[in-house]
Amino acid sequence: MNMKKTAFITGATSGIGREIAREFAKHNIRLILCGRRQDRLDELQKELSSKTEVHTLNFDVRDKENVLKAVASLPENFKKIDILINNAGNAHGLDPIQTGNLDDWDAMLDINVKGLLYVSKAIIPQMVARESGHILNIGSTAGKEVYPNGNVYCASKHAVDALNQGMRMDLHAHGIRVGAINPGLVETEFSDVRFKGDSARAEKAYQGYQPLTPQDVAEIAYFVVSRPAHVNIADLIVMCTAQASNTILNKN
Ligand code: NDP
Ligand code: 8X3
Repeated sequence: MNMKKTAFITGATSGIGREIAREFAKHNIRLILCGRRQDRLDELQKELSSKTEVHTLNFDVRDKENVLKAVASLPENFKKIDILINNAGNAHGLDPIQTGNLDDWDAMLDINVKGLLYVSKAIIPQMVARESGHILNIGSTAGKEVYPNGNVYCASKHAVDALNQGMRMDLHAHGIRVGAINPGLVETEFSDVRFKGDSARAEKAYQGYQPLTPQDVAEIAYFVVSRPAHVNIADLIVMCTAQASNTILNKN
């Protein structure tokens, strides 16, 4: 019997998702890498193909038809998904609620919340049918504690926290593990996206202290998914040592 597991990773073109892909490849987990930037997907596929089988899927998590189509299009040897990493997401803007941008609000709720739901909806039925599977949601400390100007991003991550709990309640009876990793500040392209390419502002977000690296989070993700089937790490917060709460470090 083939015991090799297959992981479906959203947001694998950058940051935390890309490092989870690299970490899983080291451990011979078959990979389905998702994102919108095909060149990045191709590069990562090339990099990891000597370690494991890799398939790429290019879709926007906001497009529910395409999410379903992409999952349905998987070749036979990638169809059985053991591990779903719900990671795709970003912050857009850091403005007080009174001057917040409606397009930013839509982006955060559509990607971080509805996108996560669409991908989960496409994959959960096969896990229920098999009575096994593992869903790991990448939440945030922003889903545990709100910070000034974080309003809608924090709301989207609080929604991920609620969905993590709700999914676990509904799915544990089907032998499916559901858990979350909630990181604090991790140096990725996150702040470039949040500040819309203002790289000076983005860099400032990680200056004067040592933030987490995506690799730190990826190692924890592998630890979580490599526990025996009766062990479910339900909810985990990880911060860099310099950070003790969401309000301490200035986010510019
Ligand atoms: P990055 O910006 O480095 O990566 C974000 C990933 O999400 C990219 O691969 C991007 O791929 C993908 N993505 C964004 N929008 C979409 C979309 N509409 N459809 C499909 N994929 C999309 O950020 P991080 O690695 O930091 O973020 C990953 C997760 O970690 C997010 O959920 C974030 O909220 C969370 N997080 C980050 C923290 C941090 O400090 N960095 C801390 C706590 C949580 P592409 O653009 O190719 O589509
Ligand atoms: C990303 C970390 O603190 O910038 O979720 O919101 S934070």
